Amino acid sequence: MDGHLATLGLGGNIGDPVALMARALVLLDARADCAVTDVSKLYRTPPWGKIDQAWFFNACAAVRTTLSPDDLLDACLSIELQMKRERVERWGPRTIDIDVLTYDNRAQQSQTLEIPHPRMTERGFVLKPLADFAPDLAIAGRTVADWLKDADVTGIEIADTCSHWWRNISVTPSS
Ligand code: PH2
Ligand code: MG
Ligand code: MG
Repeated sequence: MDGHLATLGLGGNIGDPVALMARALVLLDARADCAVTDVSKLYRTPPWGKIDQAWFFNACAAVRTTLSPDDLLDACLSIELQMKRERVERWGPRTIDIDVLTYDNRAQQSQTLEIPHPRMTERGFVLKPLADFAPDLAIAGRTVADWLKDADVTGIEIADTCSHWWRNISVTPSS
């Protein structure tokens, strides 16, 4: 597929976030207008921002897509809704969160979507997985690998070294 290259951050810390993240990637990949081209290893990460909550699972993915940035965000949000995402408070516990991190090398600041994701360069739980497949991707003038050198990655653990972890979990695109 022609189109644009976007990167996504996925995470969750309630219920079975790994199954939901896997299903989200399967659902995105099943769309005619999106192809998942890379997925990071799966990580266990200490909660960032609001620390009195359970550890998260986090991963990143690259998607080739013909959707606009806003339509890609809508696709991600509708998958979150389909999974009955529950979000109690900002930065608080959630079943699944899918963030659009980058879209080509576009910069956009609208009410609905800011790309690159405004906090991605300070978040180890985003940079570490992203560096698995996109260490040379430039974000605000520095590469992901460079940002990662300065990021706090304390406590971050690899939960699954295989980048196919999301295909190995049995989920069906139809549900
Ligand atoms: N998401 C947040 C807030 N804090 N911490 C970790 N470790 N992983 C996340 O995905 C995360 C977070 C808000 O989106
Ligand atoms: Mg988020
Ligand atoms: Mg989000």
